[in-house]
Amino acid sequence: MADSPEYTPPKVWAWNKPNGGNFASINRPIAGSTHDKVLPVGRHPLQLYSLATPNGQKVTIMLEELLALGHADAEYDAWLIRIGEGDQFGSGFVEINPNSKIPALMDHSGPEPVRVFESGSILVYLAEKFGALLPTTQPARAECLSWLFWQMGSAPYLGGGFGHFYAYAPTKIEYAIDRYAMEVKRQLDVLDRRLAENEYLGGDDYTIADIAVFPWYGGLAKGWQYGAAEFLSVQDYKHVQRWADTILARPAVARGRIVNRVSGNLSSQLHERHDADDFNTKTQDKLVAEQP
Ligand SMILES: N[C@@H](CCC(=O)N[C@@H](CS)C(=O)NCC(=O)O)C(=O)O
Repeated sequence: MADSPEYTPPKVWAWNKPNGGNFASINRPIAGSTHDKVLPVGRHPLQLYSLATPNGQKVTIMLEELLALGHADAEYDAWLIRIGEGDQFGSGFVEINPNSKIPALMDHSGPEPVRVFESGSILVYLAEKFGALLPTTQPARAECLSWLFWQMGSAPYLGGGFGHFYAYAPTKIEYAIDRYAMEVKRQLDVLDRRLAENEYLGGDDYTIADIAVFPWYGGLAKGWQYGAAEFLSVQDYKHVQRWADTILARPAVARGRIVNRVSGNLSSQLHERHDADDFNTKTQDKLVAEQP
């Protein structure tokens, strides 16, 4: 194994220097807001504050799926939170999510506004509110929730572990990359074995478990994450590939993936979404073409 720079941890850790990593400018060892910022509120009861990372996409895909199912009350405003610029530390955002991470949702439809943070919690909240995409009887409900919570526990090994050390850390540390590549491949194999015997993660039906897992592991299988498709031999996970292709073909997924997206083709960036027609008129290619 290649040598790593020698480091002896001090007795007490102190925050005294930038760590050089890609996200050094937004990482802090303390919680709370850094500045006052009132969040905008649009005309729909559901107000989403987010960015099209895999965690953000879960919620926009869910909302688009609910609308596709005919739940007109799932209409929503999606406001852009630029985490690279520290929007998640604004006072209004921290009031909704004390953990300062996207996605965060406000539901203004009842007598008291309801705040919901953590993407898994938002998926369950919306599924229960609209009675959709989460089975109501056992054992299907338990199976769906088990895979949903599997995702919440597993993705930090993929993102914060593998992705961080493979793509973002200032130095390539063989021990860390090896450790997390092994775990991510094990996770892909868990999914592959499940999907070899079942159409979807919960069983026969598409549910919030698929919506949660797809942006992370479907994205990895399709080569969108960390430039690591070849390194992880993702093409070997045939059942994950079949499942990812099936989900990718859903029109609501195609719409949900581009909401609050600020990178990639201009036609696949809808920075904010306030109306269903915005997909036809407000993607960045259209907005740029309109400029004098
Ligand atoms: N467990 C959380 C994770 C959310 C999360 O990590 N969000 C990231 C973007 S994918 C974020 O907002 N990062 C900003 C920061 O760490 O300051 C969830 O699923 O909602």
